[in-house]
Amino acid sequence: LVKQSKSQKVNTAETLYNVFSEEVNSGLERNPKCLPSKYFYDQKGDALFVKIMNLPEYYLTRSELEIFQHKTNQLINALELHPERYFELVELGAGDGLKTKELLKVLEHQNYKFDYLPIDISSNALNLLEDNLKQELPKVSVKTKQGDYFKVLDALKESKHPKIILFLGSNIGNMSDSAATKFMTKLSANLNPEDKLLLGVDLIKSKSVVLPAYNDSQGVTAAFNLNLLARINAELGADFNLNQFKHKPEYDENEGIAKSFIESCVNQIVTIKALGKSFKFLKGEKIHTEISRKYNDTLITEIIANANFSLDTKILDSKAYFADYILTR
Ligand code: AVI
Repeated sequence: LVKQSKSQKVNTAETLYNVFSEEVNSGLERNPKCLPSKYFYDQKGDALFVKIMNLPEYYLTRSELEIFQHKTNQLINALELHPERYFELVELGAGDGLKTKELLKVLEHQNYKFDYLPIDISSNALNLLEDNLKQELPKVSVKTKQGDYFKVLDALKESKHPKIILFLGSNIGNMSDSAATKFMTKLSANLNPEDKLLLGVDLIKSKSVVLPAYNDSQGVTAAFNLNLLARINAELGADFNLNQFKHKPEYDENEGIAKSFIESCVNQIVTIKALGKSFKFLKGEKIHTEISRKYNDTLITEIIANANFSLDTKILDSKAYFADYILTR
């Protein structure tokens, strides 16, 4: 049995490696070239993202934190929580739990009966969060769940307790609208009618606010974007010269989508050993690495309706930069 689980682990790592190399290959074969943003998040990428969340230009985290700090009771009312009725508070991609801790503090203080279940693909992130909560909020019952969101939710569906699902930070914005609709449809299918979803999204606003959030003056976002090439170098034996590529973000106010690119500064050829081949880059040629969609009521209403959710409440920060929507199946 031990042997079997060991070989399963190897297979999983091998499968992940194969999927990574296949996705890098197919993205760089395309015209225009692209790479999936999910590969930003290795250990270094995780640390850079924490730095991004603390940048003065990255208003998203502060705006949602303000909602969790100053509109906590409004959130609790909209979620229809009662101190004597037990519920499970499930968070998809909990990260450092900065915003959620504000809610946990109040729930604990007001003697609500609940378990906090942060789900993350990274066991490292979950361990850090668990340790931090033990220190800061020792009375909160934390049950971390490592793995794929839907596998964990599927298992949780068996429990007859009401659930509150948190999907914060405009994480949904890194998906195309059709992928977001599919994701939300699957999420809805994993919930019971009495469960609620708290969905945090960044709102469409002027370029002068959005673009700096993806092009900070300290160059942290540039390092985050270029780390994708460093990762391909380290894991797939490529020879990307990071000094010959630059971070290039764009934002179109009408479309409401921030896009990140990596632009080649010169004509160059990059070899990727794991793929046994080379790729040509022209000076000025761009690799599309990420979309960060911003929303308005029309876009959200459409996704929600197509995904079998209905809208209960919308809560904004004081600048109306960010919205937390409360949805029911
Ligand atoms: C995780 N996600 C919501 C971030 C965003 O704003 O799209 C990732 C990010 N990319 C560049 N900066 C932050």
